[in-house]
Amino acid sequence: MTDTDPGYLESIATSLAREAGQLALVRRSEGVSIAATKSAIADIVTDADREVETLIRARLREIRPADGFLGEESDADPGTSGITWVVDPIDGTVNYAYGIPSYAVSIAAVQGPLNPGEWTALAGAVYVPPLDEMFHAARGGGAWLGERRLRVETDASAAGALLATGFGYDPTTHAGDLTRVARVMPMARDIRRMGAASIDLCSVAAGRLDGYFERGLKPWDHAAAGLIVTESGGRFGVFPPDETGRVLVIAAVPGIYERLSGLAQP
Ligand code: LIP
Repeated sequence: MTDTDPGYLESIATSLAREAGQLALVRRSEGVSIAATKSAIADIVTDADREVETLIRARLREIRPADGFLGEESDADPGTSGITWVVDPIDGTVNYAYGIPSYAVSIAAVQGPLNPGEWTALAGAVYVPPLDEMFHAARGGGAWLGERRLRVETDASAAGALLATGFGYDPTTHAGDLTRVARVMPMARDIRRMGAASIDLCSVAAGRLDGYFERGLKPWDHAAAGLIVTESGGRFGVFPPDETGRVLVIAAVPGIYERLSGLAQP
């Protein structure tokens, strides 16, 4: 096994995600404080986001000193090995801050340029601490929820697709997001907005959703979970930025991916 073997990188991602998730759980039980707002007043970072990212970054520096790092809460480092760790320390920060038990630590190892359209995801882990659920995948090795292999159904139910979406923090973009929701509703049996993109994507892989779409995700929201979707047999795409600079991410079971993509795009 080489040090770029996807299975080896997957084992690092899962072990770090579990350790980081335990820290997030402990901090949540102690009470959460908002450290700052970011792109908009609704876009928050907690002290725990920063502490958890610092922990993951420090561990990676010890065991993978030549690798790059791209995280939500700290400066990027391109590294020298060609492998970059793409990290969201707490995806679903607003859920975390409100005490809604739906948030995740997301860690991916990618190879190539620091651009989701150009890199190859080699391994990923999405850990949901309140449920102790570990979604993980290695390129070519399948997608897993713990020890259970994930394989998506090829089509949605005849009753229509159970879909999920999300809304960015910038209020000026909400009208456009709602227009998309109205366009996809005819193919949906119902729609969910659960608040953590990585979990939504893993839910497609796990058969808990038939499809998911959202504008404005950042690379750390989908780097690990996108691989988990494709390794489960689902389809995943990152569509080019719109006029506001926001990419559109779509994941779905194969039978509805094209239709959902057609309706969710401008
Ligand atoms: C958030 C997502 C959420 C999405 C937001 C944001 P954060 O990530 O997971 O579902 O709608 O745009 O990206 O900020 O909690 O890591």
